[in-house]
Amino acid sequence: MIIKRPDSIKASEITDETNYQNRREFLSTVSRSTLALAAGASFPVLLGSRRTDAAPALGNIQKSRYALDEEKTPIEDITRYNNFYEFSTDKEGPALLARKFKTDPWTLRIEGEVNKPATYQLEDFIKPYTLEERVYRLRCVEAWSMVIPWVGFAFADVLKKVEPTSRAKFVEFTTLYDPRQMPGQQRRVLEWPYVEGLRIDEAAHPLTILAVGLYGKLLPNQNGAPLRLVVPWKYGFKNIKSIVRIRFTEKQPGTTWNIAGPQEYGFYANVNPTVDHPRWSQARERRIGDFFKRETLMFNGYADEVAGLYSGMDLRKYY
Ligand SMILES: Nc1nc2c(c(=O)[nH]1)N[C@H]1C(S)=C(S)[C@@H](COP(=O)(O)O)O[C@H]1N2
Ligand SMILES: [Mo]
Repeated sequence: MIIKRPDSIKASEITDETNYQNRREFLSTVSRSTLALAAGASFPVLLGSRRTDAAPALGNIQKSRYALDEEKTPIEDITRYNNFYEFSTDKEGPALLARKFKTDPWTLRIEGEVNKPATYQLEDFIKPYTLEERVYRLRCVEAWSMVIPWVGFAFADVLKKVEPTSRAKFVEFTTLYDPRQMPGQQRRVLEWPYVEGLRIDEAAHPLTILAVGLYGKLLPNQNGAPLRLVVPWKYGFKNIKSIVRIRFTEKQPGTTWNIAGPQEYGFYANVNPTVDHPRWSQARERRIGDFFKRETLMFNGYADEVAGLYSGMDLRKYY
């Protein structure tokens, strides 16, 4: 089976579609604004609540002991340069095309090898957990990186609540499938819905979080609202966005990029400067905003915390 990978899509194809969508988006924004004006609506309504600078602030955020002491990437870059193929395969697309994405109400299913399977409304799922700000690096497999002040909670706390059974060896995460809202899903650039997975001990590691916000505010849609995974020692694609299902399994689940290109993207996907992507080196990265590249750190700089999870494993084989 030949899967059409993003790099085999003609640039013109993508650009044309994006321009088309952007124009539609622009037109509908104009008409909504005009309507709002006519109705005498206030300025914030006019701007629209999904604008990143107008996102609702989150309360009760604790400072995490995992805060990095590194310069943060500006919010404009974090919210305008995204990989979110459900909306667009180009990086500027998601910010525009996800503006009307509906994240409220949102239903999350917890199922599989777990004592307390349940279907949650998002607020009820989040309520029991302590929100923390955790400044983590995100390192994309395409060799750019950012430092992002995520707001989220430890996945380990979720595990305590839902009680995986002794047969649960892996956790599978699934993104929403809704091609009407997510125009990228109307094309087979990847197999939809996007799925990701972790070994249960990786999921239980205190650095693994579910994020609901960044920079103290609710997650912008293009960053994976309303709920996304952040595993800071792995390549960006593991950090699955807009999650609707978390399933506990005995067998290793399939993962989207591994299915699309098993030679290029493994299940583990730990940031590793010594193991190259077949088509490019992974030794260096460009921090967004920097001119010069820097050396990529083993496990994205989190080796002290996580190397133990992989002791005895050949990381060339388990890439
Ligand atoms: N559902 C879904 N999740 C996804 C992706 C995607 O295309 N779809 N892209 C991944 C990739 S490749 C990266 S680098 C990060 C980017 O996250 P950010 O836009 O918040 O920086 O999201 C990851 N999660
Ligand atoms: Mo990525």
